[in-house]
Amino acid sequence: MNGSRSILALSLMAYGLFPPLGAAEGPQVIAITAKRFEYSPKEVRLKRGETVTLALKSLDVTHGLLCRKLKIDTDIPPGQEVKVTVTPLEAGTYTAICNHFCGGGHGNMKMTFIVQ
Ligand SMILES: [Cu+2]
Repeated sequence: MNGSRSILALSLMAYGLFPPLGAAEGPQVIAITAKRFEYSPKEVRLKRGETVTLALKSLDVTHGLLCRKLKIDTDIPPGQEVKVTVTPLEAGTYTAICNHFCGGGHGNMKMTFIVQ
């Protein structure tokens, strides 16, 4: 009797410490910063079918982030956080580019999403 109570107490403690997957509030947030002429991180790994929120910030001028296959198309003005929700449905490697002219290196400003 006493033993099973302890197990119950332990289970409740474990539940509090390690809530089951899926009990988290909302999608995982991945922070990405943009500055002339790169994104950080340059590469982000996503899981197929799993919704994430990208929290985008620019450290200098207005940049963009465009990846048609992942349905991402947004401007990133400096001084504000832009949130984009993504649910990748197909595995693959996707390149996202800056689609807001931001200066001389604009054409090479890109990052990669790897969906597994
Ligand atoms: Cu640009």
